[in-house]
Amino acid sequence: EHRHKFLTYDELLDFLHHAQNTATNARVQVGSIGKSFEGRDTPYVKFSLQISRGNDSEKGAIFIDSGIHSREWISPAMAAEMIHRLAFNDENDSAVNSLLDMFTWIIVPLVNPDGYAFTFTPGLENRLWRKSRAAGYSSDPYCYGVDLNRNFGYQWNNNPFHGGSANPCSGTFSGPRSFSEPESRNVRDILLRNKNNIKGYLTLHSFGQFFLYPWGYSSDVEIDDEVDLYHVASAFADAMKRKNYQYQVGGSAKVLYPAAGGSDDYVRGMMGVKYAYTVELPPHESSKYGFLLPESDVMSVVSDTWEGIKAFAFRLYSYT
Ligand code: 0X9
Ligand code: ZN
Repeated sequence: EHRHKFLTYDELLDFLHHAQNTATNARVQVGSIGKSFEGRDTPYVKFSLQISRGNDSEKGAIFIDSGIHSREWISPAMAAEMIHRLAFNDENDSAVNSLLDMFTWIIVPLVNPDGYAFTFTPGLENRLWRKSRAAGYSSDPYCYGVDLNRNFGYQWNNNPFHGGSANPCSGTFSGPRSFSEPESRNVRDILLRNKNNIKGYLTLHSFGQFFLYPWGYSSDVEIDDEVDLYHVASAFADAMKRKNYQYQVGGSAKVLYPAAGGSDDYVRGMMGVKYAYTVELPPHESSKYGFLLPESDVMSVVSDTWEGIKAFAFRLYSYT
């Protein structure tokens, strides 16, 4: 059962089709936003109410992606949890129908399927792979991959010495130019197709327990409407506090570190979506586990985090 383990790429696709075919609580549309470098399909899931009250196309959307970084396994696991909750609502939580009433939910659970599949090959070094699996950027045949969260087209490479690298062998290689990679373009294109509806954007990462807003590319630039961004983020952090998680809320470059080319900055800076966030899921930054969150913790982390997501969505609705 998906809530008790980390799913492989194939298991995730099976789960999505299962949700599409047997959803009891919502209309679930599953498709592909395009192929990865190695030719894998990149799934997306779109939710709408079974019996639509009013016109769906006039509704705002919450757009969530996960699995940009392959080793951050809790991120696609959280996406699977959200899909499960919205599609089946087997807890009979009345809030779920409000969530579907308020927003169209668009979820891309695995932006980087090649990197993710690679992390399932034996060996700790492979398990800790971060980038895509693009080949051909280096004469060194062992240097693969682009850091997809350095490849988005807003202030791309603005800050190459802080958080990004021009070296194809680096773990934070930003690519030869913005949107050089099919995986970042796939996300960009589905974002653009839904541009007029998107009210909130979340990109799920790990680890650390941070709820971050732009800007990521520089700590010297203030963001407009920071008070609003902070308050909507706080709904998540406060709900998580009630579940005994300590989340830090703040500007990404200030609270974490500066890094240009992130998806959050693109969504805010180029698409004009005011509420764009990066979530660094558990464990906490002080944990010894880091990216290797024990599988036995998945169930509690994803179900607790769902409380934060719900609180975020309700707060966002009242602000938009
Ligand atoms: O460095 C990143 O891409 C993110 N942290 S992670 O440990 N998951 O790799 C933080 C990204 C924050 N957003 C921007 N810098 N734009
Ligand atoms: Zn990440």
